Amino acid sequence: MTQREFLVINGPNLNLLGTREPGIYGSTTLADIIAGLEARAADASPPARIVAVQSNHEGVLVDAIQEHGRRASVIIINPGALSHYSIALRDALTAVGTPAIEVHISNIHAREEFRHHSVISAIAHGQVVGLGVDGYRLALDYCLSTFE
Ligand code: CA2
Repeated sequence: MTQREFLVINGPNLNLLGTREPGIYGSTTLADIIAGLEARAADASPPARIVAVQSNHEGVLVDAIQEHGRRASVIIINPGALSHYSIALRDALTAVGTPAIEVHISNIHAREEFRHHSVISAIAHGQVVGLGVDGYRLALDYCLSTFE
């Protein structure tokens, strides 16, 4: 039997995690977050393989969703600022049809008004919002117990 695969997508500027604005985004780097998810997924029963993609470019993320999304059991996605306006990202997620869990490190509802609306939310299976970088692990634990 082939191992289940989870696609983890991070959008623009999330490569800066742990280097700036620790008051909002914490002091953990994206590399640390991904390494933590990989270790947890590998230890799970049954295990899962993490395919992680970060890009500052909308089209690269659309390509990654098209390339890996259909094979994945679930997509854990923090679209970054693209959450608020990228119909292309939303259409890519809809097209592959794989359930998506939307993660936001900060509480977007408690920030500027332009962050309150996500165009991804309505097509997401669920969301984790405002729980810091722990949101990625919480999303993963849900996925490990929910998606084959
Ligand atoms: O809270 C989140 O996870 C966001 O998706 C983060 C995006 C923001 O545009 C969304 O409204 C909410 C921004 C990511 C920027 O990440 C940085 C990390 C460290 C330093 C600077 C930016």
